Amino acid sequence: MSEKFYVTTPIYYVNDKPHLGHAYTTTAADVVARFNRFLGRDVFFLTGTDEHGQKIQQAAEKMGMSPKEFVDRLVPVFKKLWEVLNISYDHFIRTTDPEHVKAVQHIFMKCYENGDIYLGEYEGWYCIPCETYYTEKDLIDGKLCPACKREVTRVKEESYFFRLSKYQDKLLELYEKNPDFIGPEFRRNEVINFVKQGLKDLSISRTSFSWGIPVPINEKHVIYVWFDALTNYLTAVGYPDDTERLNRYWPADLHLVGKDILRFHAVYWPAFLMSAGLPVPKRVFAHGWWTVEGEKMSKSKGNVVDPFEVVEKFGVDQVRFFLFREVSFGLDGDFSYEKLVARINGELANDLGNLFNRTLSMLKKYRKSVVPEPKGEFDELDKKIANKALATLKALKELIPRAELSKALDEIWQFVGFVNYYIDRRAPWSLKKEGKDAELDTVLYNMVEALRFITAFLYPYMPASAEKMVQLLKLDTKAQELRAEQFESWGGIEPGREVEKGGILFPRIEFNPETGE
Ligand code: ME8
Repeated sequence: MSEKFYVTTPIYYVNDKPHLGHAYTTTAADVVARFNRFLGRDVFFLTGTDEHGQKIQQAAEKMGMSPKEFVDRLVPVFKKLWEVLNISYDHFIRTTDPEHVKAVQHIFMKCYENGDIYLGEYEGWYCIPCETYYTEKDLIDGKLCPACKREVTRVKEESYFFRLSKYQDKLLELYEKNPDFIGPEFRRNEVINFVKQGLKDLSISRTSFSWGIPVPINEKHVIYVWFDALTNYLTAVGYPDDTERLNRYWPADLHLVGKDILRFHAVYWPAFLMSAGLPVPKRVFAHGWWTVEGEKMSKSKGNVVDPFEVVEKFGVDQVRFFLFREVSFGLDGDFSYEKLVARINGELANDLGNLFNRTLSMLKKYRKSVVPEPKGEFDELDKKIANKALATLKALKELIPRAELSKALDEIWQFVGFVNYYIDRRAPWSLKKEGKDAELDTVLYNMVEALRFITAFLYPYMPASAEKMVQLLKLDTKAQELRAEQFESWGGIEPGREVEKGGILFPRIEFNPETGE
């Protein structure tokens, strides 16, 4: 049986429509999933929605709806966005799914039976938008949430607590023994420092509202929305009953999250799992935030970028490419239409689009669009292009499964740049003039073969464009069926086959930042 790879996105709150920030994490997971399928792995790619909790209950009340009615109206908007963005998820989980309710109650009882859950009273502060507990000293000016800077609420109620304090040393040991558990590296250090400062037990149930999963032994309580939400990663792979499926896919290979929710995934989640006697995930990677003019994109600030609109205007692959090219994955970045257009025109239309176009044009002009046999000796540059292609693939195998998505894209772009350089240096037009026919065959062959590699490299990032590339090269396959084993050596494209005569992959965009048109 092939190796498995289980990758997840956060499950998003359905209190509002998704924005570009949500699209970011999900697209990242899609890149990872597609690349792993390309490697021949049995991929399970999970996304979904987080539907319980006080925030959703309040949003529903405002609309005069029941929470379930309210979320049922928003879920299709998320699904539509994933369709528009070409997201190849394998399963969409909703925390209101009956099997999830069962899984959450089950893991709660496991932790309870292991002595890690006790009844007490919570008195402190709570941020409803972040669904997070805070102590007095965490707050800004004694009243604002340190994360979203909105006003927090005073809570005093009976609550079940999880003995998080007991897991402090075990967590530190986990980070120590598994340096890859948290990425990027600087975030790992932040988490270690946080845990070293001491962990307090965590309130994991609420009694002052009802929209949640009941505590099985005390129906007055609903389970804390984060305890509920994190369990989705287990539910989706069969927990607790389908042990065969669970053993196959669990632990997850990669949880992709934004930096805002790293603590939940890298501290609380492994502690819950340890308590329930389950293995912890292999890696949690936190990316940064997209800001607009320096401010985090958020609905309440009214500065969100609507992903439907950007995709409609600029094209899906243009947006997918931009997200990982403009900002190093892991760091924060500022969104603007000017930057997006600059990437599209400078890199997609020029570097890449032109490369395809000039290669196909030369092939048409010199060899009637038939791939020639590489008859001439390979010179230094010919050897280099072949070696670089193979080295790029090797680098991608290292980087993409670890979520180093911008570094990987940078490797790909260096290869694109090298192929353009190769063409300029090998100058097929001069070989033609000088009548060096065998050498011209070799160079033209290497050019098309390089495009075949580029198609595979870019497929995870730009699946629809890769499909067009496959068609231009007439590869007799679908982009999604390309497999790494077809790229183990240079020379995979067979001489004698015909390719298209040309084609525009990425049209240049005229954009006036003043008018936004
Ligand atoms: O936190 N830039 O859901 P959520 C980049 N339900 N990414 C952003 C972003 C931005 N400006 N804004 C949001 C929740 N994100 C919980 C998760 S998981 C068990 C439960 C992305 O709807 C980023 O991935 O608030 C962030 O972590 C996530 O959306 C938060 O989504």
